[in-house]
Amino acid sequence: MKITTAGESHGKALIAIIEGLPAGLTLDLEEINSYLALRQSGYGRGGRQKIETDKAEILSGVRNKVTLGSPVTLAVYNRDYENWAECMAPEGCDTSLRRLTKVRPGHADLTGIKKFNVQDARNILERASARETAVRTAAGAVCRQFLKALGVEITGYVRSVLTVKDEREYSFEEIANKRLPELFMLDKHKQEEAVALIDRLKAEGDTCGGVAEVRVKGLKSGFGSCMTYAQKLDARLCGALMSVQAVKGVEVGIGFQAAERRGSEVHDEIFAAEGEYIRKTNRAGGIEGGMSNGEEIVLRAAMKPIPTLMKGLNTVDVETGKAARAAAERSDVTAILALEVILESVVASELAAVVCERLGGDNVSEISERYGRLPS
Ligand code: EPS
Repeated sequence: MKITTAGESHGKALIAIIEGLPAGLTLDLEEINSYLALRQSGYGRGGRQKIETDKAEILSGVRNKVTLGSPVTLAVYNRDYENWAECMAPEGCDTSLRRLTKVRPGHADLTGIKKFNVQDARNILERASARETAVRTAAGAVCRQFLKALGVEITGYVRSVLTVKDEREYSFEEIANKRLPELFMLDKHKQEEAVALIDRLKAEGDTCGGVAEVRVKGLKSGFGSCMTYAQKLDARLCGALMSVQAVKGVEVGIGFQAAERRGSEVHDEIFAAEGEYIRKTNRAGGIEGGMSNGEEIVLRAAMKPIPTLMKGLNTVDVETGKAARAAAERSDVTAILALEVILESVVASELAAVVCERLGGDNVSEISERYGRLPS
């Protein structure tokens, strides 16, 4: 399975093409749209979210709600396009409008104009923008429905917003049922602190990131492989997390803490219980030797602060070569809740690909039958 996305942030639409999705999967468009709405929610988002009400349209690969086995094309239209057609229309427009030359530190602007040999960073940022994650979320929601047909479920929450950290451990069910709508944190008091912090940052024209955790429940053992590095499940999932805009660090299980503990405090001991092998801990985050081991998959990603700051940062205007403040018309203070939803989506997409690679199959019933025969 392969997913490609296309589309500019202020262009007509965002598109995803999912190749290799098996036939016979019934898709629930309302559920796909519910993830798009979730991605747009969250405290700290800016003016753009008031303009957009993201909805996915299925353009191909589905007949009467059921996948055909042909490429599935999803579109999310940008409502803001009508305000940008004058400088974005592919058919012809005035590119002297809305130029961006005061390149933003931390964004793709400066490196992009050099690499693609353009003077206007608009050509770069339109694609580098995290707006692209709207359609990746839609594609992820499709893959999530495929995984759900096999009994694999995904959830997650926000562990920290800037310096406000929740280091408690939670069960999959607590996360899925008790995360709070404003920021997807689980501790009400921590979340209140985070909300107050976001308000302060907004008043100061600043931005922040945080850490989100994703959990996968119900994945049987043996997905990914220890035999070739490219097939390692942790490498693939971490690659998927790192591909999300603004992610600067990823962890599996206890992650970086594993380097600070001795072996006896890291490895999950194995016990025999009624013919089953069990572990009482899951510090490995469900992956050993690059393969799922049947425990919950635990992944975390750290998001840097959004690089468009209302107060600006020191930079250079590439048109004049003179010092300038990086420009901003509007910005999100944080998009940490959105990040959490997006991480779940990219994990769903990557896992769906891994499952199809191992189990092959052109249709869902064949794959389900093969999945059912695997050891747990
Ligand atoms: C983004 C800048 C903002 C964000 C956008 C990502 O958009 P605009 O430049 O239109 O104000 O709101 O994210 C989304 C639109 C979205 O749907 O997530 C950026 O530069 O990455």
